[in-house]
Amino acid sequence: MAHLVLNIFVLSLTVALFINVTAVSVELKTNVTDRLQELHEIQEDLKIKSKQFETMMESEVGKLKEKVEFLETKIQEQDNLLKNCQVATSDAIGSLRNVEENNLKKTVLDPKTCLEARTADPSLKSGMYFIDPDGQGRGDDPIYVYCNMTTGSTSILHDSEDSIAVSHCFEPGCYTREIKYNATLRQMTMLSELSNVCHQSIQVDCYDAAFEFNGVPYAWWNDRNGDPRYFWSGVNNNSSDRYHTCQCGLDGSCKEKSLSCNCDSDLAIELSDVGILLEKDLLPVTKLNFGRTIAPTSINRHTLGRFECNGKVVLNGMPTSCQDLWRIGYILSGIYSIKGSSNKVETVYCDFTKLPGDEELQTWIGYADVKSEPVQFTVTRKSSFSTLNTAISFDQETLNTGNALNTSTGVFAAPRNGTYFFAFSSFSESQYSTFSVDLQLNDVTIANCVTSYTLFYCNVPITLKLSRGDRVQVSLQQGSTNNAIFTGWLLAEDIFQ
Ligand SMILES: *[C@@H]1O[C@H](CO)[C@@H](O)[C@H](O)[C@H]1NC(C)=O
Ligand SMILES: *[C@@H]1O[C@H](CO)[C@@H](O)[C@H](O)[C@H]1NC(C)=O
Ligand SMILES: *[C@@H]1O[C@H](CO)[C@@H](O)[C@H](O)[C@H]1NC(C)=O
Ligand SMILES: *[C@@H]1O[C@H](CO)[C@@H](O)[C@H](O)[C@H]1NC(C)=O
Ligand SMILES: *[C@@H]1O[C@H](CO)[C@@H](O)[C@H](O)[C@H]1NC(C)=O
Ligand SMILES: *[C@@H]1O[C@H](CO)[C@@H](O)[C@H](O)[C@H]1NC(C)=O
Ligand SMILES: *[C@@H]1O[C@H](CO)[C@@H](O)[C@H](O)[C@H]1NC(C)=O
Ligand SMILES: [Ca+2]
Repeated sequence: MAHLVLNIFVLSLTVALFINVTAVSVELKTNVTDRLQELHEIQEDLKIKSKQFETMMESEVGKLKEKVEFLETKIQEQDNLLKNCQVATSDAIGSLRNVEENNLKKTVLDPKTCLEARTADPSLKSGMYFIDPDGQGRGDDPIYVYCNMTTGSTSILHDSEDSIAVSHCFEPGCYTREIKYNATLRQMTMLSELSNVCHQSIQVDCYDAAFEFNGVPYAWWNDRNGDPRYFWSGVNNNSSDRYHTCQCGLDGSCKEKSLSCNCDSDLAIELSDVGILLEKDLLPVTKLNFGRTIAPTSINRHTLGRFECNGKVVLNGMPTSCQDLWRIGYILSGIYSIKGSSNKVETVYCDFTKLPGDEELQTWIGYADVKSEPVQFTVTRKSSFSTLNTAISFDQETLNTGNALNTSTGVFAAPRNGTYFFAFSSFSESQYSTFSVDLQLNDVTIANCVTSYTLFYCNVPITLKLSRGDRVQVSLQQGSTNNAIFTGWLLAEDIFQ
């Protein structure tokens, strides 16, 4: 029974427990369902909320995007403005510079040489400059040159400054290279006319490529007139057109002592001739010519320096031509006095639109009647003079400019070299006696007048070339006179000795 009771108890307990558990699980179930429901609702709510947020954000982003775009366009506008501004300022600076350049060109710059530019403005730095050797506003356009402002030298650039290989060929001058300068020949000629010295360096590296072989010249350069030249250093101081030498020939230091150039050698070794051409009136080098380079192993390379001029041409004394005037800076055409070849001053017309080398530059007009001091005299004698072999002296001085005639001795002494005119006129005091006078130069008779009748005048007009200190006098030889007149003047003075 107890067992049953227990069993029932257990059973009831179990049932109770079961019921209880069931109740709890039901409750739990409802609870969970409720929670789920709630969660679901929250979820739904969240979904709606996030949707709302999303759309809100979307609209916000859209607004921001619009804002950004707006700002971007603004920035772009600012940027463009800034750029325009920069362009405008750089333009302004550029035009300022141009104005400056033009001003410089019109005033200090556009000089004839770099030396002139440096003289005008010693603060200038070395570099490329425009110069105009043949004169601004005339002739050729200005040229762009390198100015070394330390030395004041002018260098003309060209297209063959690098080491250039000569092609293989055999005939004399079969290789030829024309040198292209960044200046006209006229400008370069004028530059050399204005300069004291001009030079151009040249180096030839050779191997089995002789300049000259068995007396046949294979290589030469052409001067500014196009004439061939065979010397590779120094000046053209040999009258022969075929003057051939290199620096080693001048120094006596050639590889083969019997030759005047290293490159004339037949030796199969690499050789060089380095020289500096100094003949300013022949430069620049206009062409280089080589030959005898046919052997595949033969090597010949040339390196030509820039055409460089320096210094100001030095005039020895006074200008003797329009060309000299041009060199010292005259540019206004007109009539000028120059030191003539006749040791007198000469008058010429200079047409400075023409240049040295052009015949029309100078037109000769004539001698200029220049006297450093006038010499003129007229003296007379009214009293009797009868001392023979003596200069007739005078008692009245009408004119004696320069005091060349000593009235009391009657001796004229030439104060300067030149051409003088004299005239002596007189007649005999006594009616029947012969009257004779000699005109003497340094005591030697050079003219004479004799009259045997009183009413005849004795006239001695003469023109003489005298040196300073020469004496001229009229010496009485026969008879006597109480009426004489002596006159003279300097016709033309030898201004230059
Ligand atoms: C079910 O929920 C009620 C109130 O919400 C709570 O009192 C009860 O303890 C919950 N039941 C369970 C088993 O979590
Ligand atoms: C050559 O000269 C011209 C002006 O005459 C100049 O504009 C140019 O830059 C020069 N060339 C060289 C390589 O110097
Ligand atoms: C100027 O010339 C001198 C002498 O030839 C040289 O030593 C110097 O380097 C040159 N200067 C410039 C800036 O070219
Ligand atoms: C050539 O000039 C050099 C130097 O100026 C001189 O030493 C030489 O004697 C001259 N030669 C001739 C042939 O005049
Ligand atoms: C002048 O040059 C020629 C050719 O180079 C040479 O034969 C001659 O000896 C030279 N004359 C003088 C005086 O140097
Ligand atoms: C003229 O010559 C005399 C004699 O030689 C000399 O005494 C006199 O000073 C001279 N007169 C003049 C003006 O030179
Ligand atoms: C004048 O001429 C002579 C020769 O005629 C000359 O010797 C002299 O140097 C010239 N000059 C002067 C100032 O006398
Ligand atoms: Ca010009």
